[in-house]
Amino acid sequence: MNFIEDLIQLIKEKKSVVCMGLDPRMDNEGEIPQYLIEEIKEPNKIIIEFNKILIENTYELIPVIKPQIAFYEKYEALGALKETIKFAHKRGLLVILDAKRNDIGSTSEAYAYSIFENIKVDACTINAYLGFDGVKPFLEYKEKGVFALVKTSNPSSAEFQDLFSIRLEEIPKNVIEYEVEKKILKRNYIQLAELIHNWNRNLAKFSNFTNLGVVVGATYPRELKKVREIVKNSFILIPGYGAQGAQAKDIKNGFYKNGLGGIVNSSRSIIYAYHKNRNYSQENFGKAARDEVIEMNKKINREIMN
Ligand code: OMP
Repeated sequence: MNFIEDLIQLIKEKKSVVCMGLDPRMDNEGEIPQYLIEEIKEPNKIIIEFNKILIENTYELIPVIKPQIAFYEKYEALGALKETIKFAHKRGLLVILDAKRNDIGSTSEAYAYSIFENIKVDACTINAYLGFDGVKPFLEYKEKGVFALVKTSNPSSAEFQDLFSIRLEEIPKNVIEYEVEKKILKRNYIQLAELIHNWNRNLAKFSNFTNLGVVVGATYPRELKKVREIVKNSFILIPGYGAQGAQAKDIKNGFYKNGLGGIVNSSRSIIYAYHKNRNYSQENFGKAARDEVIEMNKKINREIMN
């Protein structure tokens, strides 16, 4: 396998760029249908059943899923995570583990081993803030995909990611404040996108894309456009559709004219679709998710195929 090659092939086969986020919620958060919680009782088993029904209902319509590890850790359900991954693979889906990992190089090596060798996913999300030595251990797994956060979807992402930074060789290392005059400044997320584009130069390309992608929130369409122009050889993972307020028109900027270049994640608005719509009973949550994916595919393809 090669992640990006397989992803592109599945996108073309299924005519879908939708990524279903599998973020199981319980405990009065009122999300996983109550009948499953009452019948099964044990969190690991509840989550496996919930995820399998969702996958069974959607696997023909999408190329990829993205479980966020925080929810599996919360319910001590790492067994359910592994079983979900195996089941998704049997159904021909790719799996991105949303883990947002990063650390110094030697610790990143352990993170990368755990994600790719033990948990056995096809790709993961990382935080590239520590710089290249923290990213490199993930890239050593040449066949696997890696998505580095660039501009996140949350309201506070501007606090640091939108600040301006400057690289001035003449500033001594121990200076922590410096008056800048007439220098060209770039926002931090732009600097990071440029760094990633440079890292990409040394990586193998398939249909012009490497296995190193980026993450940009659908909630920031203008920023998405700028990042698309910079990271020419990266796929963009675009979360924020649905529950966070972004719509199909907001993701258009993440794609090239041939409809490639991005995948759009939605978690809550797909997997808990039965909640929003009274036409579905809780037992029908799988069908509700399927219908939501069909709708999402239609709306997104209309935008990106123009
Ligand atoms: P929903 O808001 O329910 O669709 O979930 C969005 C998913 O995408 C969650 O698992 C988030 O952790 C993840 N996510 C973001 O929402 N924003 C980001 O900027 C990055 C991610 C991510 O890396 O996937």
